[in-house]
Formats: sequence, structure tokens, C-alpha cells
Amino acid sequence: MRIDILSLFPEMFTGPFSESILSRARQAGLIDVHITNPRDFSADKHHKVDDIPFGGGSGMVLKPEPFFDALNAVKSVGAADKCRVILLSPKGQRFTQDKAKQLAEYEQLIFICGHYEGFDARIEAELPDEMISIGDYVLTGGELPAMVIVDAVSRMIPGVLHADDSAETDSFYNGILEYPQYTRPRDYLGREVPKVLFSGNHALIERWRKKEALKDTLRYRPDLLTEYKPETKAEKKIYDEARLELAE
Ligand code: 9D3
Repeated sequence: MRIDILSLFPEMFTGPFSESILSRARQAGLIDVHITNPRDFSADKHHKVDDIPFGGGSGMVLKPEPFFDALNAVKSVGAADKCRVILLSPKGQRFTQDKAKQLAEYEQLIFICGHYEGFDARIEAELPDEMISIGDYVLTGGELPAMVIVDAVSRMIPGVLHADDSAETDSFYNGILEYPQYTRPRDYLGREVPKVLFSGNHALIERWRKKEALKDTLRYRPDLLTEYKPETKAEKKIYDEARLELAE
């Protein structure tokens, strides 16, 4: 996948994209990330990218030309339906795991980052296929949201994660939190690992994990369970036990 980011602050991306999984995905040729500064496309001799708002008012507005021209420069010539242009904005639809999965199917993603001063409305109206927000809180720009989305999308691309890193493959835990995990030592200053994990009984361990996952979900994210429907009698029993044990 080719990923293009249009940003007036290209240096912000150097750290996160040079570390860990994203760096390995780039080295493996699974993702190809390019940062473009719309300032380099400013027609103006001072490389101006913003100007005062028509009609008056405070603040500045991001000019159309640098963004229209920068987008044209990074858009590949391939099929239009294989490329998605995303403008990061508090006006956008909320980013979700589902959206990450959908975006992972494209051959090219182009992210347009702005900042507090806001885009000329003609940029928003014409350039993006969609606008995305990462949540209802105010940031200083679209750079961190772009990094969040690139991170979430990259790990959905086949080959970026090791097979055993993928929680998505385990339908047994879909829509609920993950089960609690333990490693050595068996006894940490008197805090013992639950005995069932040493039983060697895999069915029993699975059942325990499912129940503890449900308990954690009830405890920390009960909002996730409004949609939860036990599929079988056995699952219903685990769910009832989870609620009972939590109430104790
Ligand atoms: C004065 C009204 N503000 C909207 C709440 C204007 C405004 C504030 C902050 C316009 C842009 C920004 C910068 N934020 C983003 O560009 C942004 C963002 C965010 O602030 N929160 C969550 N997701 C995103 S995606 C892009």
C-alpha cells in the first residue's frame, strides 16, 4: 500500500514511522509512506499557505492552491476506486476498527492534514472522498489523527503483523475485551497466578478466559455488551456466572 500524507509539519511523522512495526512494514515493502508539504506547492513567492478570511473574523484560513496542487502531485495514475483521499477534520465521521479494515483494502491512501485555522471550504468540498475524526476532543491538527489511522490500518494489512499477534482471528472473543494474561513468576510477592492456568485442561482454561473476559468487559466497558448475545446455552451459562461473580 502506498500512503501519502499532506502536511505542513512533515517532521512530526519521522519518529512514529521509523519505529517498531511501522518501520518493519516499510522495510518489508508492505507500506510505502511519503510525506508531502503543501507549502512546496504554494504559488506565492513567500510560500504562503494561509490567508485572512473573506467576510472578516479572527484567525487564518488554509489556501486552496497548495492543497489542490499537492494532491494532484501525489495521486497515482491508477484506477480511481483503488485510491482513497481522507481529510482529517473534527467534522469527519468517527474513526473505528471497521473503518481501519475497510481502508486496508485500498492500494493508495492519501491523508490531508490541516490545523486549527481551518481549510478553505473548497478544499473540504472537492478533495476528499471522506472526512474522518478520531474522537470528540480538540487537537491542534490532523497530524496525530493521520498517524493513528496509519497505525491502525497498517496492522490490518496481511504480513504486517505476525499471525499470532492477530486478535481478529479469534471469533470467540469478538466484541468483548481480551482475557487477563499472566507470565512468570507464578507467585509475585504473594500475588498468585490463577491455578486453572496450570491445570493442562485446555477446555477449562478457555472457559475461564471467556468468563474473565466477560467480567472485565462488564467492569470496564459495559457499553460494549449492549449488543452481546450468547450464541449457545453454554455461553449463556458463562455469561450468567460472570455477572454473578462480579456482583459478589
Ligand atoms: C473552532 C472550532 N474548532 C472545531 C472544534 C476548529 C478546529 C479545531 C481544531 C479545527 C481544527 C482543529 C484541529 N484538529 C484537527 O485537525 C483534527 C481532529 C481533532 O481535533 N480531533 C479529533 N480528530 C481530528 S482529525 C483532525
